[in-house]
Amino acid sequence: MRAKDNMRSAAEVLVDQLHIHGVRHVFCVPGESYLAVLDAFHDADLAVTVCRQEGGACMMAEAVGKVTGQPGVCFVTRGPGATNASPGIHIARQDSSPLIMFVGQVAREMREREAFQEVDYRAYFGSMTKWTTEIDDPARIPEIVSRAFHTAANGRPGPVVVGLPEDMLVERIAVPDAPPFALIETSPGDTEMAKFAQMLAGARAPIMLLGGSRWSQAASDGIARFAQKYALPVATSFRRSHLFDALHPCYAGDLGIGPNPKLLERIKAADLVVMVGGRLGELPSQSYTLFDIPRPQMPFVHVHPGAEELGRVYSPHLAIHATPTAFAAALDNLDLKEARGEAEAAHADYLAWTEMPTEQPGGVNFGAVMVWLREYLPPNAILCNGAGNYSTWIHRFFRFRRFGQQVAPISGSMGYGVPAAVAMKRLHPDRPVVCLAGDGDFLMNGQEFATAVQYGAPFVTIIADNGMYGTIRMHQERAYPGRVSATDLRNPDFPAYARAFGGFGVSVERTEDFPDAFKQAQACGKPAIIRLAIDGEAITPTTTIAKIRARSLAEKKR
Ligand SMILES: Cc1ncc(C[n+]2csc(CCOP(=O)(O)OP(=O)(O)O)c2C)c(N)n1
Ligand SMILES: [Mg+2]
Repeated sequence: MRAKDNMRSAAEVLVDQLHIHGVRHVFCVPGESYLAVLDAFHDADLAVTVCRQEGGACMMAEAVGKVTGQPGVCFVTRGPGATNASPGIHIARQDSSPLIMFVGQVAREMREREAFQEVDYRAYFGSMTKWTTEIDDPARIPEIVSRAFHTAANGRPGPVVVGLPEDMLVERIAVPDAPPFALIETSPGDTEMAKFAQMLAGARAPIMLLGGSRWSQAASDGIARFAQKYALPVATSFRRSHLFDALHPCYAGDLGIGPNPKLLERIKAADLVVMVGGRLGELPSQSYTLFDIPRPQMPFVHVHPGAEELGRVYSPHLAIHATPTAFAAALDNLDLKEARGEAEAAHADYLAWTEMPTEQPGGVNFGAVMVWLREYLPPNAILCNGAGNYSTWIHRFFRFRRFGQQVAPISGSMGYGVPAAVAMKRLHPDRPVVCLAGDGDFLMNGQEFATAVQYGAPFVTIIADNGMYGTIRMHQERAYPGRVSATDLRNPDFPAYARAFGGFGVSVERTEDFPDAFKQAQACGKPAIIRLAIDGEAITPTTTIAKIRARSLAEKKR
């Protein structure tokens, strides 16, 4: 409570700063190490989502950062709370998402004795965050929190961790608030844009790749206008499909795991590659085989908001230090006399690759489910998922239309879909949210289904249940054919799990029963689980376990 002399507790000052910087949602698991903050939440104009595990809370905050570009915020307790949260920190790092995690800490006078649940956060999180710090002096809260927001959100966004010694939080102080932080757009220079125009004008088979963060719908629209003007094919990198409308005539497809071979051929044959926003990490670069390192074999333009990413792996022929949003705006001012790419052919390749589900063994064809969903769901629907082979069908068959529609971990972290879906439903109660998960994947953060029930966040979770850690089985069969080890799963009754939490649950054994089940799940108004019985043989849209095993055995005999 505010005293008349304008004194506030440090915790109140902290929560006031969050509000000033535009935070409307915080995600947390409570702890006695930051009771004063929990108390400050009591009267604050913030939506607080209390979670069941810190990994879930941190992923929720990361998902908010990912889709809004403003730092998502979570609070966790010291020691075990902090270590539980670390997957979310790693995702924010690899996915370039702005995130601030506040962590309780032991009292200042006890530090370095390995007091109860003490962790040295700078050492523990240091290699994953953009900045890890601890607030010792409550008078510096406005300064340090302001820096945390600027650091997390600007340049290449990422995670910031701020430790809060518990005795510090209860001090009372009179201190002025900071002004709201600013998102800093870095615009490309005229010289760089002129060089870019020259390179593009001379190209006969250029292609643009989109990835990374610092995007917006306006940026996607700007790229789309430019691409259309010059028939420039545009592909999106791993789990960034939502950066470009899949039905735009210039869309060339998804460059991630198991991409369209024709897209790979097109990129290899390109005489200009323009990467906007992304890092061209291991997955889009096809394990660093697509482009020569350090100098790509074809003229290569790299546009990135983080100066330190330019030249980090690839030495570009032209480096443009700019946010995707500012770069897209600058494209509107370019007027090329002559430039014409092969967008029409590229888009035709994309449509052909994704049009029809492939044949699959078993009663439920996950490809057909994705095709049905892409026709049925409106363009404002949000799809969340984690990691597993089931996601291959999403990448191949779903057609993302709008920015922010795909919320999935570039880092390949399992257990992301449920927390991300909770966060999306908290942010956008009116938009349909669908979580897609594997059976292994779901149970890594399935406990947050309880959070969905608690907050009345009715999204539909679709579990592709193949009774195994399918991705690892696939790799196992390739490397050690026939030697199944530690990849089988005996699963719970997922629909009963949903009902036990107060949700809706149904199991689908045949593709043709899916539409009705989905409509029922949506209509019930509760968080829902649809469990799909997926045949273990259906390991990718194009092959089976038996085929992989047979091929590996044959190769080993040779
Ligand atoms: C947190 C985490 N642990 C382990 C892995 C390694 N891994 C990647 S995919 C996978 C199996 C996923 O199984 P499931 O969710 O059932 O999907 P499926 O591949 O069977 O479709 C595992 C264990 C990971 N990516 N993330
Ligand atoms: Mg599985």
